[in-house]
Parts: sequence; structure tokens; C-alpha cells
Amino acid sequence: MSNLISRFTVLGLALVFAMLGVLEAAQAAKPNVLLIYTDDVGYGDVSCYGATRVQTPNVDRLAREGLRFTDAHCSSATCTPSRYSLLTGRYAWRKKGTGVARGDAPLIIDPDRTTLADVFQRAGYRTGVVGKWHLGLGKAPVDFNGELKPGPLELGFDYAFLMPATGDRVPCVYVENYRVVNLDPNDPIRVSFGKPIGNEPTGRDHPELLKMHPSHGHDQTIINGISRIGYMTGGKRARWKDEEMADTFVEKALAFLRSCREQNKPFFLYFSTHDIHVPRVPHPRFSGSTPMGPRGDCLVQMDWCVGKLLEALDEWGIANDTLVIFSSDNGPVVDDGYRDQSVERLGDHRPAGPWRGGKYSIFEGGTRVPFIVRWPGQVRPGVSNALVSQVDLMASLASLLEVDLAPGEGPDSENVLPALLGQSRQGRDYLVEHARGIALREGSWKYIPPRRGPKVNRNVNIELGNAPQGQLYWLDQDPGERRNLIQQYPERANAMAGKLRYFQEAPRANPAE
Ligand code: NG6
Ligand code: CA
Repeated sequence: MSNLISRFTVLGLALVFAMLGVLEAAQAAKPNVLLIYTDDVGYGDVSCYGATRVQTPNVDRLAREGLRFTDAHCSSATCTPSRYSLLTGRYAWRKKGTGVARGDAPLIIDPDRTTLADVFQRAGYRTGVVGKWHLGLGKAPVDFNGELKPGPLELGFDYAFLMPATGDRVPCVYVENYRVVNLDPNDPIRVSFGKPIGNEPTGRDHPELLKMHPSHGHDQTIINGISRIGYMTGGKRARWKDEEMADTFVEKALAFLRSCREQNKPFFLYFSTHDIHVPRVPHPRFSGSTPMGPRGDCLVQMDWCVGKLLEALDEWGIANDTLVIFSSDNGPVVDDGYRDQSVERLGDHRPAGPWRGGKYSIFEGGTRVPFIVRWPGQVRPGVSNALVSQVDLMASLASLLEVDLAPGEGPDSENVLPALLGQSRQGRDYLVEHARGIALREGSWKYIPPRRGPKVNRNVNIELGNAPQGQLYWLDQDPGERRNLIQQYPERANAMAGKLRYFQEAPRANPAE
């Protein structure tokens, strides 16, 4: 009898534990997701990836408490295509018109296409985007005085507070949901890329009015003492102050997170910094915090933003229920158009770390970026060399949220969730890298097809990777892509060229071995 009772007790307890386990798993399966997406931050730009002339304690904390990837990639070596892929799970090079977008570009993503934000909405999340957008807004011709529609709200976001394009492009105003913030209807905004409009001074004609001078391009309308790409008139009251931008984005992000808490909903926040893109104009409290000038100081400011968000998660006791992903939209650039001391004061800092090239480049420096995943209690801290790409976030997070993707949704996105959570060191077998042209990674091999074009972008002093002959590198032995092995391994190169062509034609299919 007592035997029977104890058997029941054991069974009962087992049942209770099993149920608790299920509950825990269910809870663990629906974390908040905070995606921190920085701009132009290179592999070697943060101290947990080896930087010494700048310290990024908050990013380092993420690395210490999470999983730091050494072979993670943005989808492209510039912003717009990387963001297109991040949000759609589709390689941007499949679609025309996904190059660096103008300030007055209409929305580039078709609202019918399923996005990462849609996936979260399907799972019952509240979704927000705060910061740099650079994927176009509204319909052509874009009128910044009216409703900017369609935009992120048609792509699965419940809330948006945006810098429409880049810091160096007009219009220099914020957009909240459908409208320019603080716009005076009696002072309408007009912008032009190409033909000058209005009679406001330009950097070209009035360099004496500038607090930051261009090194190349960037010499059109002067806003806040800085000449930009493009002409702008009107919207005076709505214009941003570059120095306040990081504070503004943090404030709006925290307000969004608070609204999610009030509504008792899990959140997905795509927090997209302007730092460290040009023009690099940090808040005065960060000026001089590194020996590297504004480029270093903006890294510190970016790190401060990360710290503010982590602090809020701690304060609200939700750090363990929040999956944080930290990354960047493309590789680093030093002089990207302004004379901001970044070249003179670089010292021995290596923005791309050990990788060759940088922003705009098909070499590894173009797309191999910092990538950290933190989820306390779920992701074991460490370092992973799994090959993963930001294009994979859609399928991987859909899998985490148990949202089924229909065929055609996120067509290039691979479910690498086990790698992201550190349960496996196996990521992708293949990855198509993209700058102007495309290249293929297969394990630690890299094949770059022959491509005409300049070897170096002289303005920014970055090797682009164009060459009349194909290039084959073995990154395990030669991380700096210095020894072209195409003569030694012509068969491997041919096979990889074939696979690359195959991927161009067949998204997500596995090429026959
Ligand atoms: C380039 C700009 C560069 C930067 C880049 C976009 C010139 C000469 N250069 O065309 O300064 O704005 O576009 O950067 O205009 S990205 O990170 O948004 O892709
Ligand atoms: Ca960028």
C-alpha cells in the first residue's frame, strides 16, 4: 500500500515537474527580442572584438553574457541592401533598386512581402522600429508634407520613429509613424537630389558657414552647420540636431518599450542607431572620450545607447526574458565624406579587425561584422565560429516563435536557430556575400568571380575586391585574403562558380553536390 502511495507520489511529482518544464519552455519560447542594429560599425571597432583605442563596455557585457560570433555577416556591404535582406529574408541582389537609397526614395519593400516584423506580429508581439530606416517611405513622388505611406506600418511594425534615410542625406527630419515630427504646415519641406532648389546656402558655395567640412561629395544644403547630400528647403522647425540624435532615439525606444509593458505584450524592437555613420557629430558629453576623434567618440555614444537599453531591461527585471541581438549593417569606413579627423587619428586601430577591405568591399571586411546574441539562461556564453547571416534571422526567429513560413516567405533565410542559441556550432554550408558583385562562401573557402571595376575606392581608400580574374581564398589559412589559390584549385573554383550561379537562380534550394 505505502509502496503504491509512494509510486503515485513519484508519478504525481514527475507530472508536476513535467508541467513546470512545459511551462518554462513555453515561457522561454517567447522572449522579447531587441535587435540592436548599428551603422558602419566594423568587426574590429568594439573592444570585445579586439579594439583597444576605444572601449565599449556595454557591448562587451553583451559578449560576456552571450554568444559572440566570429563568422557572422550582414547581407551586403552597404546599408539599404543589408536592411532589405534583414527584414525580408531575401537577398537584396535579387531585386533591382535595392542599392543605397536616396533621401526621397519611395518604399523599397513591397508591402505584400512578409517581413521579420510580420512574423512577430503573427506571434502576438508588439513591434517597433526606432532609428535609421533607409528603405524609402511612401509612394513616388514622395511628399514629406503629407502622409508617408506605405512605410514600416505596412510592413508589420506597430510603431515607427525614424531617420528616413541617412544622417548625411536630406531631409534632416524625423518621421513618427506617417508624419514628419514638428512640421509647420506653413513651412513645407521640399527636397531635391540633382537639381538645386531653394536659396539656402550650400557647403560648396559657403564653406565658411560649416562646422564640419566635406572631404568628398556632401557639399549641398547646409543643415545644422553641416552640408549634406541633396538640397532641402522648408521644414525649419522639424530639423534635427545631430548632437541630440542618440538621446532622441534612446528616449523613443524606451517609450516604446514602456508602451509594450503597459499593454502586457512581448516586444520586438528594431533599434537602429545612426552611429557611427557620417556625419559623426556626437553629443558634447562624448566629445574627446577617445584619442580617435569623432569616429571613436561616436562608438562610445553607440555603446552608451546599448547601455541605456540594457539598463532598462535590468530595471524592469526582464533581461532573462529578452533575446538581445547586436550587429551592424555593413563593414567599416574611415573617411566616408567628411573631414572629421578619423584618418589622422586612427592610430593602430583596425576597424575591420583581421579582415581585408571594409564598407563597399566584396572582401570579408565588407560583410563580416560584430554579431552577439544574449539570452541569459538560454544561450550559453561563449564564442561561435558558425557561419551565419542576418538574412537568416527571419527563418530562425520564426522557428523560435513557432510561426510557419509559407513557401516564398523569407526565401533565402535559413533556420540557423540552433547555432544562434549556441546549441550547435553548425551554421550555414553556403553564404552568398554581396557588395557591387556577389561572392560565395563554402565553409572557410571563398570564391569571388571575375569582375570589372576599380580595385580601390579612392575616396574612402578601401579595396573593393574587383579583379579581372577569379579569386579563391582559404580563409582558415589566409584570413586576410592575400593568396589567390585559383591556379592551384581550378576544380574547386569551378564548382563554387557553378554553385553561385545555381543560388542566383534558385533561392533556398540545395545545389546538387
Ligand atoms: C555614399 C556616400 C556615403 C554614404 C553612403 C551610404 C558619397 C560620396 N558617399 O554614396 O557618404 O552616405 O552612400 O552609406 O555621397 S550607408 O551606410 O547608408 O550605405
Ligand atoms: Ca551603413
